[in-house]
Amino acid sequence: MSGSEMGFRPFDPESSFFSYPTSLHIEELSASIVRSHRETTQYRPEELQALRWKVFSREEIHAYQSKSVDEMWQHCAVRLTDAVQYVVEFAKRIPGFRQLCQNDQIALLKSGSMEVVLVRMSRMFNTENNTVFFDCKFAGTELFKSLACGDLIAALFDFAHNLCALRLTEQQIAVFTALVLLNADRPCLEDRERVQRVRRDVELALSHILHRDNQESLLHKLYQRVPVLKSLCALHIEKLRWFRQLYPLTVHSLFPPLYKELFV
Ligand code: MHQ
Repeated sequence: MSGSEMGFRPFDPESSFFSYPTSLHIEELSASIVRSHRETTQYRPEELQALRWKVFSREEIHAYQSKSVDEMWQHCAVRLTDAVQYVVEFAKRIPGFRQLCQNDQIALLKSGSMEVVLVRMSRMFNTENNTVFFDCKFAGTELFKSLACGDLIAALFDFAHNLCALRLTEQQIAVFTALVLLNADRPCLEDRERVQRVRRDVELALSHILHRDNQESLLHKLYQRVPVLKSLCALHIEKLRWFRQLYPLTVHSLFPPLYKELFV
């Protein structure tokens, strides 16, 4: 079965690469992914821009720092799960994704949704003061002190800072995050070839928009971030194991079910 049921022609390099239908298809695919991204982000860029001056006061930061480790973990787990839910919605709107078997959709989301959350976090980042939009205001690393995983937080901020410095457009972020999800090397996939076929078209879409934007050099820089994403997710899982050993009941009874399903 192919994805043509929904106007999704698999790309065939042997046929007509530069022919009108194929480039139209890639054009449409890019537009569709960009629309899906726009419809599934918690904040629009202009909203974030307008909120840039909103930073936490010393008192507010102190209140977060005074939370207990388990309280702050639970709080962040809820925030993270909210963000993941938007990513799930994004995935479902990527042309071709819903045509994958349910097992493979879940496998891709299990291993990729956190990576997409972290790429999306760079949209919420202000490089001028190294803060991220969290709980409706901009927060520096010190706000997360009570999580007791400073190395993870520093690495996450570092990643967001570096990605933010590339000054990606919303279109570029949209197609890059689709590509992060459609990774045919993920564990537990039943039909890797089919994931690979969907991915190939999204790769063409990314090349297409970078060419159109005259920013082809970004392609290499974006691919360079992929292993970093992977290591950040591994570090998150490592910290979670540590936390779960200390507070098994918090994880068991207070963490969101989706968070547990994805990470525990
Ligand atoms: C928001 C933007 C945003 C900002 C900060 C999982 C856990 C309990 C602990 C992000 C490890 C810490 C958080 C910073 C970690 C995973 C925390 C620290 C969406 C949510 C998001 C991306 C937060 C998600 C959770 C993060 C990454 O709009």
